[in-house]
Amino acid sequence: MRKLVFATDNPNKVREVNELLDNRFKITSKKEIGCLEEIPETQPTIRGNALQKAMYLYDRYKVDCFAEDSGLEVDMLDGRPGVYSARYAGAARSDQANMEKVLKEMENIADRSAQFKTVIALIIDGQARLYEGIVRGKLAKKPKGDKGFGYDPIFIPDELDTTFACISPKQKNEISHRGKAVRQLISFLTR
Ligand code: ITT
Repeated sequence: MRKLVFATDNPNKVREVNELLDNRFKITSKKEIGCLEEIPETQPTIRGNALQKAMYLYDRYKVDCFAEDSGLEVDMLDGRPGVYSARYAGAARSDQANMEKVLKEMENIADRSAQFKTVIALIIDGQARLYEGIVRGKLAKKPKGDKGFGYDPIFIPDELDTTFACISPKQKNEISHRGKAVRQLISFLTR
């Protein structure tokens, strides 16, 4: 079985990705190969950050690996929080504060269209490949649901009339940005 290191510190991403991979690949955490430090994310785009995180591991540990960077892009906020999603309301990375900031900025704005984007950067034998998944939807007026993570309680995908935080992980993976990107990754790995 091919071994891949997932360059993330986010256990929610690991949970969602593992459910999609369904034991077809052995995923190792960055911790297990001795990478304990936080990987820098200093690029101006989601795509750039995904690649930066994967390259960081590959350059130092020479392992086949992948990373993903994700963000919520709100149309009327010119795509913000976007690449700044994790720290939108400050370095504390509070999901609650991040959601409140977005909702505050969107107060009195009628067009609530938004999307989630995930870019996966895969590096195998030193060669990088990128996979992108997008789900379109709109922002709720207030948070709803206690499943999922991050901005899930305020995002209503076009396929549903409730938020990502109100559905099961399996249902979310079927339509989500991450599900779409991971299925492209799987189709490459099983080609
Ligand atoms: P890494 O270690 O993989 O970098 P991270 O948590 O720093 O993990 P990102 O840099 O990709 O992840 O930041 C993404 C931000 O967007 C962060 O605030 C997440 O909570 C949020 N986010 C990512 N995927 C999401 C999803 O599926 N649903 C809701 N929010 C999500």
